[in-house]
Amino acid sequence: MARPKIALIGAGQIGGTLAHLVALKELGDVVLFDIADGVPQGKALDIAESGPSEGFDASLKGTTDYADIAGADVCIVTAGVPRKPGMSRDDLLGINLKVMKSVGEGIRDNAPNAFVICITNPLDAMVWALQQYSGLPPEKVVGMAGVLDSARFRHFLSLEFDVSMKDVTAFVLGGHGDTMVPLTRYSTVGGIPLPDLVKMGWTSQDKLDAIVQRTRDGGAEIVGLLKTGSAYYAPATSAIEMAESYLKDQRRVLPCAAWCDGALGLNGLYVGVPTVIGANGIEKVIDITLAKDEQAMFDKSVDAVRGLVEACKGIDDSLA
Ligand code: A3D
Repeated sequence: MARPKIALIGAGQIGGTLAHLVALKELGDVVLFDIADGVPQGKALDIAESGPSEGFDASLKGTTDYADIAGADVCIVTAGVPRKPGMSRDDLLGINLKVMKSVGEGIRDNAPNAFVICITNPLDAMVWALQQYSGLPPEKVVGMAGVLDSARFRHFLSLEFDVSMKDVTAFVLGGHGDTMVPLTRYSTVGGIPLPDLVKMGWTSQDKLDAIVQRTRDGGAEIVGLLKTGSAYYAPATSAIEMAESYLKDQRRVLPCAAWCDGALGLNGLYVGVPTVIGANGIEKVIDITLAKDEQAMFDKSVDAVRGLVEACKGIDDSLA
């Protein structure tokens, strides 16, 4: 049986890391696409040359020609520009919307059966635009954000409680941005919800609030440190977790920006929600009931995403 074909659209920091991870994990053969001629070819060759030492079997090809992604099983999109210090994700909207148009059309024409994972920011609006431009079924086009946001939350919690990250679960909802909603009552250490841990005196509410805020600012913290771009190791790992669940029909329960039409009271919007990812793409959006304060935070986040989608329509009439 042929190995799965994984197309990485954008061969920058995240794209290169994705290619390395796909090869190391032997998830399939890689086609690395970028408009900057030489970069995808160079990275593909460099990673392929690590194969003998790592002992992986995967072919890697770099290209500037969309025809090379033909028949891809998975496309992971990072094409566009990242943030610099002082920029918000929303500042990227105009330039990255144009990129989503060319990428969406490239996928539509060459890999219409792929499961597409968008990472380009501002995430919730860009995944919406990518679905519109590609015309692929909404359950086959998703955005990566929640896996990363909850991984950051889990990491910070593991530091606070001084326990293994493996025993910490976290639940993050809403748009990928300052309005994201980390749900503490559904986040646990060893299965014990965080509010109970506060009652037990293992941490304080103030410390928990600070961790929630650090999670919301997690992307900016890295941008501030790197100064030349944004995070790429953890974002790449998060997208790989989603791709693997699709390719192996694992039916993982993962938070991601999914098309919500009916669930959580939404009608036709991409926003971060808990989902099940299997062989058909998004198999299920988990329609949870929120408490009043959570609903208020979620509504605020949804409003922010809606505002960005309207801004996209304002830039390109064909999206209206
Ligand atoms: P970077 O290293 O700049 O790579 C982007 C690549 O896209 C570059 O190699 C460009 O040449 C290429 N590119 C630009 N235009 C096109 C085009 N039209 N077609 C194909 N390729 C093109 O950025 P990065 O890899 O660090 O980040 C990529 C994106 O991910 C940015 O928009 C970031 O803001 C975003 N990002 C999202 C998250 C989330 O959690 C959602 C986290 C981190 C970064």
